[in-house]
Amino acid sequence: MPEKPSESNGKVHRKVGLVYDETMCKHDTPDGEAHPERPDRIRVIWDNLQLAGVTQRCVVLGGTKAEDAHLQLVHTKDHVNLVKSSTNKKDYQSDRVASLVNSIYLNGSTSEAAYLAAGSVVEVAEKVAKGELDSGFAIVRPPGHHAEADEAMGFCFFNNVAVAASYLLDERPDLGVKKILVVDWDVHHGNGTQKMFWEDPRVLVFSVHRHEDGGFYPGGDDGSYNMVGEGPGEGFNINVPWEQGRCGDADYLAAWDHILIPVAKEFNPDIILLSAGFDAAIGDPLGGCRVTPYGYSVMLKKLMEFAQGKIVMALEGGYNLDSIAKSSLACVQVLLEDNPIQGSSEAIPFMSTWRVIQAVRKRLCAYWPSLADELPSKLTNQKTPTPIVLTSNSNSEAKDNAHELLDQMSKLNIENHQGDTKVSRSWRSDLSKVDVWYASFGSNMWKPRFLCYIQGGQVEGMTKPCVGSMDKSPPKGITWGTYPNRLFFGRESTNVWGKGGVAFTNPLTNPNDQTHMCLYRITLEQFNDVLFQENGLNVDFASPIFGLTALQLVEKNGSTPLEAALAPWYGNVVCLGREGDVPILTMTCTLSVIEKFASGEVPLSPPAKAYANTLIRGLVEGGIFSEEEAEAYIDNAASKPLYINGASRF
Ligand code: X5A
Ligand code: ZN
Repeated sequence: MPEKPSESNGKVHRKVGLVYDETMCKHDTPDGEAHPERPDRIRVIWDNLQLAGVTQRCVVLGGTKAEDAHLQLVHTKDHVNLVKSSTNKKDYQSDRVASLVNSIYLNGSTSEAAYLAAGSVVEVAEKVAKGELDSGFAIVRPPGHHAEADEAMGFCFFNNVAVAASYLLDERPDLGVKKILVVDWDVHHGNGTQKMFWEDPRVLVFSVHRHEDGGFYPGGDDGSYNMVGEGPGEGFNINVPWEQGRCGDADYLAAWDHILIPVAKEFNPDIILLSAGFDAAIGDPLGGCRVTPYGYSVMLKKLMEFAQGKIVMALEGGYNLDSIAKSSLACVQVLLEDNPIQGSSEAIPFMSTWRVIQAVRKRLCAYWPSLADELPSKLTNQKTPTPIVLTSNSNSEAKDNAHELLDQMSKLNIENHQGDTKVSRSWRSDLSKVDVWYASFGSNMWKPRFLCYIQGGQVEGMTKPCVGSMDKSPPKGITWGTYPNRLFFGRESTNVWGKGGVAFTNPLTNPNDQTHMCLYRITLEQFNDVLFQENGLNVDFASPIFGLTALQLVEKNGSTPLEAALAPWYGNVVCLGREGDVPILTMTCTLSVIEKFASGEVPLSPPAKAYANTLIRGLVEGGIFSEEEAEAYIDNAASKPLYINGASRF
């Protein structure tokens, strides 16, 4: 019988196991050369979990060594003996030919670490299957999913997850585990796991990976979507092979929503083993993809709906220390059913993603009927928005961006991402019941221009039309206000106005500053559609960028960075106060971008004529200023330097 969830602070928590054993850090390159699969990988994950205070809320286990008999459920005796006796690369090489030395290094501790990695995953899997733990995370190295029956490769020696799966099925019938779902979200194809369960219908192996038609490691055809298993295992192997790098949350979640989740419903696993590599993470030096901690947390959360949440995570790859630490924490928080992480999916999938998803569904629908339906063309025809990039293309800046992004992402919370259009209608109906004042200080001060965001269309000066909101009803009220924030202009160009700076306001207030703003009373649904359009995104989103939780946060904190990957530009919603019961919200850049403007790292830039004229028109037609006054106001804002000293922080 599973134990009751433990309780602390009156809150019911799930029992989550964590394995960490410093001994696994001893596996290292023989001569100390740098290698991405390095000891610090598991250290930083562990340290970050401790720092966040989650380890004391988990059941912490030391490593356990695997038994030879269990390793031999999936590996040959020769392979087990070879790893066992290997003490250095030479031994290893002299025993086996060069083909074995396939992205592998060894030292005197490799064998011990490999035994611990496999044994620890077995240990957690057993405890979860028994119900002693609800779920667990084995923070192990060396990784496992490339290791084949008779071959170490891709930094892997024993296939940790495969050993655990076979152990449950073959050695522990008493635990009642009959069907196992293996989910492999490491950026590389789980070739070893695929081969080990190729003909086994008890183990459904799902791997999503960068493939590039066999050009990406481990390469060849193995990772193709045509590899569906054979014999009784036919249909029980699913590959989602990305055609390119750069895939992010939107692409992975699309694979979840349209392949993995429907199949998991049909398969109905007794337990899930997760080959949790974090090398598809943003910033990873090997993966080249861009999954955020938020993305990982949503993927995991969606898996929690199956097998009563019995999930065993085993670390595979992941080579950016910062990314793997943050992603791991986000996942453990999901396992703990902690404070919901907030966020929303920022982008839409690549066209190639839909191509791959459709190919996979077609190839596998004979085995999984829920994959047979046509995907709505509404989804697959979405155009990927032009990426919003900071002015400089230098690498260091790109890295900074990723950094900032990670920081913001890890603060966000889950709730908002919903998978399909059915739910998408429901966020719209919820948010259509809430009113906000949208305070504009830029071109939206001119009413006809703002109405383009609501009703669609294009007015003088704009280089292209807007689609408008899904709810085209006009604002319920219009008023003006003056706020102690600094108006300034920056950024080199925009896709609506062309070259020249656009308006921002400093979220930090200063009594000497004044920004005049036109307030439109609209629904929160419409506010989201304004945000989508302001940031160059498609309005047909499955989830809001700024939902009810975000509204609460912004009212409490004064400002809140939005889901970051979205936009460094208008990625910050600021609450300026209330008008009656209704919060006044504006959108501007985040504080870190403000700091860059203030330091000169990102240049200020005066507005182009057409854009400035639109603002002036707004101010004049709104009755705020005469034409001359309005011009002077804009000129002043465009020419003064930006200081942040003496400002008060929201
Ligand atoms: C576990 C893992 C990657 C191997 C890459 C070899 N292996 N170039 O991420
Ligand atoms: Zn990998």
